[in-house]
Amino acid sequence: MTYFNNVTSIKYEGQASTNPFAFKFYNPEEVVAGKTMEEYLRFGVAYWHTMTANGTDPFGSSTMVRPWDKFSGMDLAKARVEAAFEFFEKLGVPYFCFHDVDIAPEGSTLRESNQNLDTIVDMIKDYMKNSKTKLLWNTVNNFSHPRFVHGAASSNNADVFAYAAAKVKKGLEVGKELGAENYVFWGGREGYETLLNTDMKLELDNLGRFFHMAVDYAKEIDFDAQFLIEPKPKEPTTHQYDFDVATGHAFLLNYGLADYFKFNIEANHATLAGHTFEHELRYARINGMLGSVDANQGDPLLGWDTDEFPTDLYSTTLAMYEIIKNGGLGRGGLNFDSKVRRGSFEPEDLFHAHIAGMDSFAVGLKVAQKLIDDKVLDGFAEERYSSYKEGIGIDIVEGKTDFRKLEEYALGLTEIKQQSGRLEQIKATINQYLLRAFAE
Ligand code: XLS
Ligand code: CA
Ligand code: CA
Repeated sequence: MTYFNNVTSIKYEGQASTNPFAFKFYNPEEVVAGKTMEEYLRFGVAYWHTMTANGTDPFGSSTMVRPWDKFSGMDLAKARVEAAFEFFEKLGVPYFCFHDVDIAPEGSTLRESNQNLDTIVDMIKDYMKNSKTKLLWNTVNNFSHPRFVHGAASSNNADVFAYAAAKVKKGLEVGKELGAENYVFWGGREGYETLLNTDMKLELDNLGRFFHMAVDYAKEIDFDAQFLIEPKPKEPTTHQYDFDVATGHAFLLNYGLADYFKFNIEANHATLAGHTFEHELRYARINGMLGSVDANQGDPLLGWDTDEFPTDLYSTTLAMYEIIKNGGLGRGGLNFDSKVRRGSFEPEDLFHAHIAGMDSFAVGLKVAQKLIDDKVLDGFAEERYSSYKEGIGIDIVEGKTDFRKLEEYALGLTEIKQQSGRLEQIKATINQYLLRAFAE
């Protein structure tokens, strides 16, 4: 059975195209910096937003028109797999991602949930044989069910810790079965609402123990996916333990886990944390911890996780700048953890949304590569930090000085010369690059 009958394969037609079902900038075969766009960008579809979500929000019921919704239970799960692979193929996307509960309904017992998963995983495995689309990452949903009301690995309830562990154990087995390149841990409800009833030390220690057990089990079953922590500062809990990359990194270092994890950085989570997307990418990159990206954007007027499809070219450019400087994302990719707006309820909107996101990152890739080739930002930065290339600056960076010597040097200074940061000039130059990139 097919579900997207109004849409054929999405092809690159170039920026002059007026066909809404065509890429204007994403040309999978075009080579940028030695790799094709497809290899560089490694786009993924998020199963939960695209195949499973129905458009409910706290004030209204579902709006999404999904031809597979005429089914229910396991039949619905199977229809979604059919629809998903049709969608992946028509979009030409190389990856997808899911939570356990996105692909198969929970049963009334853990055993039954696992059986449901096995059935759908077998079906997905079969579809993957004839598809170019691979699994970028999987994860488990340890936050929606009422049992996780007080968290999962950081719950006050040891039975919940055990249940969460059993679900991750199964998630790792599923990841191995489907050849996942990464495995994601987003905190979910791993955090707290108030210290008045919380033992923060025990919760953090338990989280540390939980991750060690996950690392050990993956080794035991020979599942060599890259483990990724996905930071988010708030929502659902007030204080999430993996607030941002810096907090997550400190946690990993503290618990001896830093060698086993990298970060999956989501744009909307970065902005919720009061950072820019590129800040989070940079922090991870300079610490060798940039693993993968959840590509979306927030609404600057709203203070929550709106998960919009990325269309802000300025942001995709600065993000791609970090990703190129990282030498690409390795086993990671750009997963559209993005949802169509509640008012964009037709099945075709799923194509328009992904086309918008893929084109936006293709523009970002090309502009960022040009900025790097022309040493635009590097040039400004080199000039700005040039004082560390000579005299006392070299002594500082080479560790050849100390407070006594620095005091002696400072006492001898008659004047400290400063230079402009040139911010407006830099921004104007980036605008020029954005407009020029596709003018030729
Ligand atoms: C929620 C998160 C979640 C993770 C995977 O805000 O973005 O969807 O990506 O559990
Ligand atoms: Ca995410
Ligand atoms: Ca999100």
